[in-house]
Amino acid sequence: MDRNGLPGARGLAGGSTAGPPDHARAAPAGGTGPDDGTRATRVGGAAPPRRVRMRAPRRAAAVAATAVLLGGALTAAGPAAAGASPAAGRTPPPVPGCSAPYRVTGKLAGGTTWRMCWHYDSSAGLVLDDVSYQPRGEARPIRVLTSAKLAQVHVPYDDGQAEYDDLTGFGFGYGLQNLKPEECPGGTIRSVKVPDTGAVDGLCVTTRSRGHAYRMAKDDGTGVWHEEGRDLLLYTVNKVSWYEYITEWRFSSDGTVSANVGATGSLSPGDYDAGDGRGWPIGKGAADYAVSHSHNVFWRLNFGLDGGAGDRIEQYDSAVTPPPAQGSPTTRTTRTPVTRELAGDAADMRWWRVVSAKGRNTDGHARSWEIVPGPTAKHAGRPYTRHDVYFTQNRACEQFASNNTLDCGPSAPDSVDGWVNGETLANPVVWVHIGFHHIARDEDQQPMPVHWQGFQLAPRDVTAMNPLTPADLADQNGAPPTGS
Ligand SMILES: [Cu+2]
Repeated sequence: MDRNGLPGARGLAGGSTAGPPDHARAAPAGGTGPDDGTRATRVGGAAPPRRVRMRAPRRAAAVAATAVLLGGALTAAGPAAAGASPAAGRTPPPVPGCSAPYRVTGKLAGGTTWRMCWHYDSSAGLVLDDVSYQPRGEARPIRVLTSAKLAQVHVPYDDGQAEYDDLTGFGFGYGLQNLKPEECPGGTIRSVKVPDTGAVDGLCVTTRSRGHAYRMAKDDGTGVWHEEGRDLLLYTVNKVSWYEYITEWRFSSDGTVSANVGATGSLSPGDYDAGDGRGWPIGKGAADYAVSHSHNVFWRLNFGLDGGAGDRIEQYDSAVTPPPAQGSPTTRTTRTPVTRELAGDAADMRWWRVVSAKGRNTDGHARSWEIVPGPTAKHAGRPYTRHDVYFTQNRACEQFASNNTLDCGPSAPDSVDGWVNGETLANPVVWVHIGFHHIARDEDQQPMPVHWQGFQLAPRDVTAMNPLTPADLADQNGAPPTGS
């Protein structure tokens, strides 16, 4: 395959490609893609030719053109990102009023209602705003998140010949896909206004079963308490070159929030060159070697618990002491308030939670949400990929974990690691980083099975009991029956 982007047979399939090297990442200077200038900024203008993604989103050219017309105000395309106008950056898009098309209310079996607004950002894609949770028996919705969204998909190739920031550098937002009704079973597909593109039937809002919510046998053998769990599910599909990213948010009847990104679509045939010296053979024999790469996904969460500011962050660590000669091991758990900005690293028996400054459940316990990371592969290649979670003081200009395209000032860092500089966390933002090292396999073609990465937010003391507790067990808070 041609690394310089000469269109291959598939590269122009469907007529949706703009023709010539449609993504100018490899151009040493003056490229037209929204990303190339950024690359030049980061690694220097004399960067060697790099792997080129073919069949790039045709939006790339349109974005660049628009940015030029608007003096770079729309997005960090072309000149602005290239450094010609370092002060040029866009301002955060306003959150539209939450009129009916932008409102989602999910009433789930078990009596839980999730409510939220959404809007669409040309870089981040789907953004959720003002997310609240109202389990059965709660008089009012409990505010959880002020906003939640993807904050970057960073894709470095193992051979060092390509490194993409898919959200702010490769047109992620412009690649929103139309969904067919059968892709959104039982739900509705919302129309999304994508800048420069127009309306896309791109947001699926539906519900989905997740199997057992709980099960408990009655002591007297007369039956079983059991309930099926149900999730409110929102997702979009954004196409970035050969890949398609499913951005999924699940809101469960038991209060759990799950954020996942699933990568599917196709491996890039332009990368079947064993450029990393190994790769993995994915065709007959040993001719086509797919270069391995990582997908480092970041999310940005602004909590605003119970509708207020001043959320607190806490870290918990448990240390296990081996047993004495006679006896059992002991485990001691310590709580460390995180009062200043922190780049946090996962460790055995370590976890973090976000604690409400004012909300308490009916047991008098502070409401909180625990961050539960999924499996991750931490990539040591960039300062921002070296940590699993970041807590930073909220700033409107700090929106993307790497290649941040907003204007934080002429000498401000453009990635989340640089924003951790000792400030007091008066209004913390949480950045979750989950990495996946993708060593291709034969089964990745064709299409590529979805591979997922993500995390959960688990309610911790948000309600006094399981929000799905059946009525005949409601008197067992702190005092389950001991007989049996
Ligand atoms: Cu991959």
